[in-house]
Amino acid sequence: MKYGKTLIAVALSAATLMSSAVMAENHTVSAAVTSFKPMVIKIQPGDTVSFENMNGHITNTVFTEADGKHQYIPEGAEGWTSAMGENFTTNPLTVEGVYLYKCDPHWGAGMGGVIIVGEATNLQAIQDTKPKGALKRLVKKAAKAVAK
Ligand SMILES: [Cu+2]
Repeated sequence: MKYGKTLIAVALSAATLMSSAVMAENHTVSAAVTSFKPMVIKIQPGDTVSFENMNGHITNTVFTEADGKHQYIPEGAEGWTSAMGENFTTNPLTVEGVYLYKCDPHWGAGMGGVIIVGEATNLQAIQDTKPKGALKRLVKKAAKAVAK
């Protein structure tokens, strides 16, 4: 009986290790004129995202608004700001939730995107900030993807 339980525990921890180490994936988002494609992606915790075709573009989780800088990412997560034109790859995104980012030069044209890592833990918190304009559209896209 005890032996059986140990076996199950070993099998479970092996499966956990495999799912985090072996199955971590890299996802690609490509900049195209004034949009990111795909605009919304759903990934698993530990996965990374690479931004390609970034000539003339930036990916940035820091939103500068009238009342200061904001990041729409889960609590405890790390945001990013790429260099202009850099084909940027995120660190593994380990904290579950919604991550919003934008391209600064084209934010006026609504160039932004959404990464949903696992459960959208912070979606309501983002909606509660009553986003406006392009940010509001981004949040709507996020909510639609979460509802699917
Ligand atoms: Cu851009």
